[in-house]
Amino acid sequence: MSTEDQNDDENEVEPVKANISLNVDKIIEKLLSVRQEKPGTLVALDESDIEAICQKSRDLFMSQPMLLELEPPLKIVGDIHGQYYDLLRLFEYSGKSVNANYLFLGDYVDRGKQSIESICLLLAYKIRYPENFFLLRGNHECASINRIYGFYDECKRRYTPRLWKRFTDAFNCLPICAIIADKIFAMSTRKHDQTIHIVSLLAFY
Ligand SMILES: [Mn+2]
Repeated sequence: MSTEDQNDDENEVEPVKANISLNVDKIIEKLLSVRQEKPGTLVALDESDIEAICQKSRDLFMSQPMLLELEPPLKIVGDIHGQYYDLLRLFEYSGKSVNANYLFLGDYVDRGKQSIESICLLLAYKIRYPENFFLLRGNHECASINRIYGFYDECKRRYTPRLWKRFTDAFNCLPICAIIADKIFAMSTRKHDQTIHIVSLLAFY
């Protein structure tokens, strides 16, 4: 770890600004505006807008249950891992969130090159469609993991380590698992250092 890293003061807790205003439609529009661009093209969101997304989505996760009870029809999606252009394609192929209900199983950040765009679009959709769009916590939505596997470095390189902390605040409030139609159990877990997603029929069915 470099001296610079040590100076980031990761353990410092800063008060989150209250009542940050947020135009979520404008942010979604900006995030989607690169759809026709060359994959890898970055979206330059304002840091204040990203902070507002983090705070608003955190409040939303806190207001909804830790165990989600969902009803079909529902599109279930696995790891995105910062592959933003794959995420954009997924929405293009399977219908925008206005028309479809989604459940994402976690692992939005790390490994890929555009974790920030990926998680911002997902959180923005959560804010825009709180009852139709659901995000579970994957093992990469955890500071001790995404500090190492790329997300922290991306936040630090493109914005600030402080922003990474704001994401951590939101990730800490994500729900853990979902039950769909009282029959299907969905969650993300780890086995032998690999993330596995469990989507299975409940034992008593
Ligand atoms: Mn994964």
